Order: sequence, then structure tokens, then C-alpha cells
Amino acid sequence: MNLPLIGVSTSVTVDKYPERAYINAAYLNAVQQAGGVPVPLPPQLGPAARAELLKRLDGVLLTGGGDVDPARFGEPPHPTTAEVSAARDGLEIELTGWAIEHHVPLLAVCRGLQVLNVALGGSLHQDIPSEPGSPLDHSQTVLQGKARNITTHQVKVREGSRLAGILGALEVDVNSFHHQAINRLGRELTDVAWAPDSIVEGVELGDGARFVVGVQWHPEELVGHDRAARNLFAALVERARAGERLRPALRAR
Ligand SMILES: [Mn+2]
Repeated sequence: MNLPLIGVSTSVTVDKYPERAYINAAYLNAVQQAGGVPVPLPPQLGPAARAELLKRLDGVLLTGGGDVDPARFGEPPHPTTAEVSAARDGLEIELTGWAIEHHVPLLAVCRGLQVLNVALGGSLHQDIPSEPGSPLDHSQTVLQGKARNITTHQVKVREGSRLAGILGALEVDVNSFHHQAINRLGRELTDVAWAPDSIVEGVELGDGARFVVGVQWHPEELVGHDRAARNLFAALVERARAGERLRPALRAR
């Protein structure tokens, strides 16, 4: 049996020389541990390369990274806006639409959840610390002694949701590295997990036929000790493997 190919979006340097595409190894490790083959998708890929890769991908993982351009949801940028890449936003929004249209399973992590939301017409809180009523720290740092695999806040998951079924838990302890968060939900998206301050930490597509799941935390950093985190990647790879058999027409194009 072929191992499913999981397209993994990459970060890109912004205004730095030399220009680079890069990706945290934790994503590559998590996909491989789950039985998938990660295929990095840097924004520097041109249309021909993208089109050729899309014929072969069985699943998509949208990764964390810099801010989504607030112009994508019709707002001027907050002063804290950082690391905006038009090329990356463009590639990931295109990938999201493609995955949804073709029923290719999609797991969206952190920035990925925000991209998913914006791609479907939603908007973001641009900077949680600037919003009233959010006392929780969603931006843990190593300087505080909080390495990337340390959990710093709890998340409650809606009973009966797809995400709850995948995680195998209604409460999970998570890490947190975001200053943006979902504001207005995108079309067809349902919020299914929340931090104690009501920040949305998990979404899924209302249509149960398609595997489209987003989490605001970083499960790829937790797979070493957290079964729920491993379950997320296992579910993505399992669905990708199933889809591989169900989409012969698409693959032959
Ligand atoms: Mn958080």
C-alpha cells in the first residue's frame, strides 16, 4: 500500500536576504509518525509545479507562522502585525479552496486555522492582548521557561463534534503561540473548541462528509507525550489514505 502524500505548507522569510522557505521539523516528524509522507509546499512554487503536485496530494496540513494579511478580511493592519507574506497567504488560501472542493482531507494548525477561516470569508481578532476581556496568555515563550511542548492553557471541546471524536477527549491541555484569533466565523465553519477566555481554539466544516479540521494550538509539538495530539495526525493520514482509493478520476487528470 502506498503511503499517503500530505502537502505541508511552509513558512517563508519576509524582507530578508537570502529569501528562504522553511518548516519546523516537528510537522515533518508528526506526519511521518502517523504514517504519511510530508511534501513541503513552499510559496515559491510556480503555477505549473503547484498544479502537478495537487494531482498527487492525498491530504493537506496548513502550518503555523506569521500573520494573515488583515487586508484579506478587509481591515487595516494592527501595529503588531508581523511577517505578512502575500505569496504564502495566496498559496494557502488556494490550497484550502482546492482541498474543500475536491474532498481532500485538511488539518489546519494555528495560523492554518486562521487561514482556513479567512479563506471561507471569516475575520480575525488581530491582536488578543489589545482586546478587552482576555486575561489569558496565548503567546507562551521559551523566555518564560515555556518550551514549545509545554502546555499552558486548557481547551474545552464540544461533545459530539468531529474534533472531540478525533481527540478522544472533551478537555485537552495545549500550548499556545498566537496573537491573532478567530473573530467572525467563515462560511460553513463551526467553532467546536474554546479556551477558558472564550477564544476559539478549534473549528470544523459543518459538512460531515469532508474532513476539514482546524486547531489553534500546536499538536505537532505535543505528539511525544499527548495521545490526543497523535490522534489528530493519525486521523488526517487515515482519511488521506482512504481518499487515495476514492479519487482515481481526480488523480488521473
Ligand atoms: Mn491559545
